[in-house]
Amino acid sequence: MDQNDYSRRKGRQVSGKYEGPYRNLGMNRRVDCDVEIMCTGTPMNHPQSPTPNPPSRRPRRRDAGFTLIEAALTTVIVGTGVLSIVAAQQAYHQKNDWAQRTGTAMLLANELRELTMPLPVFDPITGKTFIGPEPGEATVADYDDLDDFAGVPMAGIYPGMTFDPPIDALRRTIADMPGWSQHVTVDSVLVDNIAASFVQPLGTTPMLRLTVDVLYQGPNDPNAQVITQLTWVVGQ
Ligand SMILES: [Ca+2]
Repeated sequence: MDQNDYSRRKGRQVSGKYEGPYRNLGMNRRVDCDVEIMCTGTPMNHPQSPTPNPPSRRPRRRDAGFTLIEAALTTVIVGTGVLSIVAAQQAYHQKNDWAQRTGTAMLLANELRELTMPLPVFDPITGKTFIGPEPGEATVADYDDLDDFAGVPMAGIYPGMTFDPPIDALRRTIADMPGWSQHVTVDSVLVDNIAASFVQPLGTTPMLRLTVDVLYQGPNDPNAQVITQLTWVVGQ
């Protein structure tokens, strides 16, 4: 038996392909396979096999699943996205909370400004001779001029008035506003320099400058903070 006869009987592998013995059986068919074991015996035992396997030139597919690198990258990408969303949500709540506080503070400041609009600068009876609430004017409900809001002087200094809880333009206490307060200060200013930081003794000029500070102290805040400030001047 020469080499050709042996190859015809056993089949041979040529350039990585398997060539079966069909050529010698008169079937004029050729079988190519990747590995010999897939073809050994099949052509001989099943010569009527209609369609031999076509040559496979595509790369083999990997097994299904994720590698460790893919899982780590997915975790990093998803984690970064979640953190970004959480940070954006927190920033939105902070901005919204601050905007709400500012609007509330401005509303409270304007309530006091509206309250003082119809009042004269000085008391209609005592005039400039008595600054601050006159005897008998114990509460804000009794105030009848602007200098009453300068408060009762202590050591020659008029401290102003604090309303805690805050009040509205009708001098009523506003309920359900814990942490909020209004503070009013009254200064005498020169007519030609109403924005000066230095002030004149109260009652020495015909013009008063009123400043309202609206403060808020949250449950966890150590001190009250000024949320907004409103200033206006009124001439005699
Ligand atoms: Ca008065």
